[in-house]
Amino acid sequence: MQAKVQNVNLALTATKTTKTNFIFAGWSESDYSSVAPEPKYYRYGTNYTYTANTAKTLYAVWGKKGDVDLNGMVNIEDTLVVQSVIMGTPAKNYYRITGDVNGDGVVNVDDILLIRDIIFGI
Ligand SMILES: [Ca+2]
Ligand SMILES: [Ca+2]
Repeated sequence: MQAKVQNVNLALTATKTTKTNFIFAGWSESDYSSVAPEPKYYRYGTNYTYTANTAKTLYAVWGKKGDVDLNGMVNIEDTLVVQSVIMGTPAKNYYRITGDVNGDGVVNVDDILLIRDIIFGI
């Protein structure tokens, strides 16, 4: 938890939080699970600074490992989403984060292969 001091801007911690078998995709101003389309969304790190002098709750956005589009299922669609990230044309910015299924910092064919392994239970 981070506390904001009045009249002092607060930047999100750069610490990446972890949860076993889930991918941390960033922070949202609304409960991600109940919102469609894409809610206001922020990556962890310094690109979000909160300036208002009021309380604000940010929700952690979690994805099941391999569930790149965060729709609750790991299937062939997720491999297509990873492909879109590799091609530089992801429909949503958070795909660049959730697409890194193996957590090595890059989105590439290894992530597609890992999703395939998850689908087939290998
Ligand atoms: Ca999915
Ligand atoms: Ca990766």
